[in-house]
Amino acid sequence: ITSVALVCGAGGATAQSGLPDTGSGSSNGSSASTPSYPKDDAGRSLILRGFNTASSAKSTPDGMPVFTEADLDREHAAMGTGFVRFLISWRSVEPTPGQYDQQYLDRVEQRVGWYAARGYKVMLDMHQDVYSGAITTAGVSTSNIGGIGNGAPAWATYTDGLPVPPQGQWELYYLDPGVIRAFDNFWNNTGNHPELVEHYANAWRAVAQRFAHNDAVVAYDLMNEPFGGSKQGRAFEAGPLAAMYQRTTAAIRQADHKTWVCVEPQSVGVNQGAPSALTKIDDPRPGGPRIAYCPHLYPITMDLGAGYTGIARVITDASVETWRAGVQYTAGVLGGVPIIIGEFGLDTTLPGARDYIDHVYDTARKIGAGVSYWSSDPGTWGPYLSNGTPTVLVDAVNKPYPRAVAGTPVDWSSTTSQLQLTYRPDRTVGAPTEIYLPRTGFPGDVHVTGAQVVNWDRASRLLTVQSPAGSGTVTLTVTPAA
Ligand code: IDC
Repeated sequence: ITSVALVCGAGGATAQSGLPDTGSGSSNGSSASTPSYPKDDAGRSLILRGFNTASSAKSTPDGMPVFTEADLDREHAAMGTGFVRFLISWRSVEPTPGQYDQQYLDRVEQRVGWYAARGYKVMLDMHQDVYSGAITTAGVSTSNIGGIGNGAPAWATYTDGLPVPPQGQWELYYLDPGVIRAFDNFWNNTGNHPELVEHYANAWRAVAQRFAHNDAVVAYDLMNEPFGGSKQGRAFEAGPLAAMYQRTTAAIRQADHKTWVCVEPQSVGVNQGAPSALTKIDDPRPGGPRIAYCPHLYPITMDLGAGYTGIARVITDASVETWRAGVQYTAGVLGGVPIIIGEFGLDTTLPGARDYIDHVYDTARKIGAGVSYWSSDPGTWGPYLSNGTPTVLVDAVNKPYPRAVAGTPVDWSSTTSQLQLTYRPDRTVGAPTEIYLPRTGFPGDVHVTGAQVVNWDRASRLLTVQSPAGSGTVTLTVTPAA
């Protein structure tokens, strides 16, 4: 019932935002039809596939995920991922006001190095849930790593003595008066704390100074699942949220002109399919904006544990379709920006889980969106249980896909043993198109039509190809050699 109430809350946002009914693909504006893609340094369009790593970082004293280089090797070999949404936190970046912890950033940089060594692209996600680990049911503690929330440092947590009653489900803490007040103080809805958003923007500048020249880091996700406190919907998204994004983008650009800036909508309601009222963010970088839209997808049916069968599947499909139309609409409002699904995830043991996972990746493919699955942590939501047993996720993720395209993708699709890609080559891009091909469908040599093979590396499972000179739109297919 509470979950439904959360959706209704966002329904208010829908009505206020005045967006068109986004029921069909044709009604969501012209900018929605052509996806745009983040680019790598070589100018290639990136199709990002990977995991959130990891929830465990929320509460470790050193802020690092419980995730080793061996874990990364296993993930890479089993699923061919090339992307990670790596969790960082404000409490770790700025443990005391105005002091940035360079040792913490060293540790982040070390992990980024693990990914870089394997050809991954990294998004740094300034994570928060329920504002801060300093929020406890007894009030605000000096600890930054409490059991309820995570994100903001203790010194930036002001509940003004309002209560935080215990809740059975973590999301419900968002409705506690003390938590709402902590957010109201952060956004300065109270008028008492104009300094907090300024600190937040400057903390991001400190991160950007560190990673501006790191080629593996392609994106900064400015805030995980923003929550507006007592301001919801349009009043929040077009107000303090957009203002914080604008200010933080400007701060980042003082240090970093290259990395994509990812903005999320408010999570309440929009995660479940309601339209966002987020407004355009200006990017002062020279050479055109590098803003991306990075929403999350959590249909209420899946969160309630209904699985993906019968009527729950019908309802879920409808939510995903509404969500898809809303996401494309907002990406258009933001300026026809690339889309990266920062989070989707579920208990993989639910009935129909595999079909749902396939459906989301298929939806992402059609709208040209990157995906980071929530999450790589061991357990029933992840690719591996705590004892190392793979879940259905491993096979679902391990599919052929183009990772980097030397031009603009028009359409692509794949089965276990076939990949087809149509794209408009960009002749100014010298680097080849790069395609991941799992061992299951491609045990030996490959057969390519429509392009020349540059290299087929059976160890890394990466095929690189070059399109013929002078061609317009190119369609290439890859199958196993007979
Ligand atoms: C969840 C973790 C859970 C933890 C909770 C609060 O899986 O162990 O107790 O956070 O820290 C999100 C959030 C993401 C959530 C995830 C799954 O961004 O932090 O992780 N989720 O609940 N939004 C919707 C779902």
